[in-house]
Amino acid sequence: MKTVFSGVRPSGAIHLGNYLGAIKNWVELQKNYQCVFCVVDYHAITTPFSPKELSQNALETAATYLAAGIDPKQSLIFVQSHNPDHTEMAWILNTIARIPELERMTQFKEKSEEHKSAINMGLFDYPVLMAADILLYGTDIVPVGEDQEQHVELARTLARRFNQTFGETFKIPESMVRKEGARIMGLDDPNKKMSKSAESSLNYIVLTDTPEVIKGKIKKAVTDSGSEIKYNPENKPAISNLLTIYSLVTDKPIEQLEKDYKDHTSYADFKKDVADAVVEFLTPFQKKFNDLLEKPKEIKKILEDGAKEAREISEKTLREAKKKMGLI
Ligand code: ATP
Ligand code: LTN
Repeated sequence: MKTVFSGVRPSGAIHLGNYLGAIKNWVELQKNYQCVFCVVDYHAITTPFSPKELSQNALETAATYLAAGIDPKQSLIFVQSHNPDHTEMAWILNTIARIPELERMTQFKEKSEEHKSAINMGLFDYPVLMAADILLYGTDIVPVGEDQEQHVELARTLARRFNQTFGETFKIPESMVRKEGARIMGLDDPNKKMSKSAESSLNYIVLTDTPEVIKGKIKKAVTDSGSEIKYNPENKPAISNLLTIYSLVTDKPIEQLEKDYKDHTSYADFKKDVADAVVEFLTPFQKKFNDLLEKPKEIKKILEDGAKEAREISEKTLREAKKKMGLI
């Protein structure tokens, strides 16, 4: 069975973009693949954070995986910092990663711009740690949003370079970006991706937002000129984004929705329906999520067991890489 690896940073409330762009696909994948889903906390500490929030966010990220339908009996769920093989492998990969390669990374440039006074080595090295995450598990497929493709490409480059230099060791992973939902845009600015670090909370729908908040945010969402409900990301980025969201939460194709709204002349009705659909989609998720968070011990046990199992796989790859390099 092929292996899938992915992760989300516990760096703030998880939003609908994360869910529809990443986690929703994971639930489908676990049926046909051996899946490893990681709470990547070492990645979260590369941008400013509060320790208290970090631990709560890590727990909530794990609860999100579980509430979304990731089954710990089928898939591995664990916290990155619980398996030291990740940082050890990252050090090894650091010695073959080239500085100009990392300087080219869009996320590094963006985050450096965002946090000018905190451009740390961890932020620079982020993609190498991510490569270690992926390569340790012999990963075939890495499901991510479009923004992470460049990082997966680097993981491929490092794997090939290592194999060429020291002998066949790593499997070459591939990214998997589902076209629809790969990039959910901000509700307040449809030209930028929905992001938990956005300035205004009107940018995103947090998975735990109440129905009232969700309805309010979608009502206030930016719209385009005209009044047609048509999918056209170039000319109608805002309505296209709402159509994408609507389609993903209802599993109805966009063309079908366009037909359903052919005769509509107001965005208001359409937005109300999108909001209702999002609420309906999130309600069962929220119930499971809240139930889980009432039993943090159970979540921690799942994570502990997951880390143990994860290490059984990763230590073999790490040992092999060290041996190939002549580390005794
Ligand atoms: P930030 O915006 O603060 O950088 P983030 O919201 O992008 O954070 P991450 O933890 O970096 O969150 O991403 C988790 C996963 O969600 C990744 O696979 C990423 O590609 C995906 N993702 C993030 N934002 C979106 C989005 N707007 N649309 C679709 N997928 C997204
Ligand atoms: N950088 C990713 C999170 C991440 C990841 C990974 C995703 C860290 N390690 C390995 C896939 C595979 C992000 O979504 N921001």
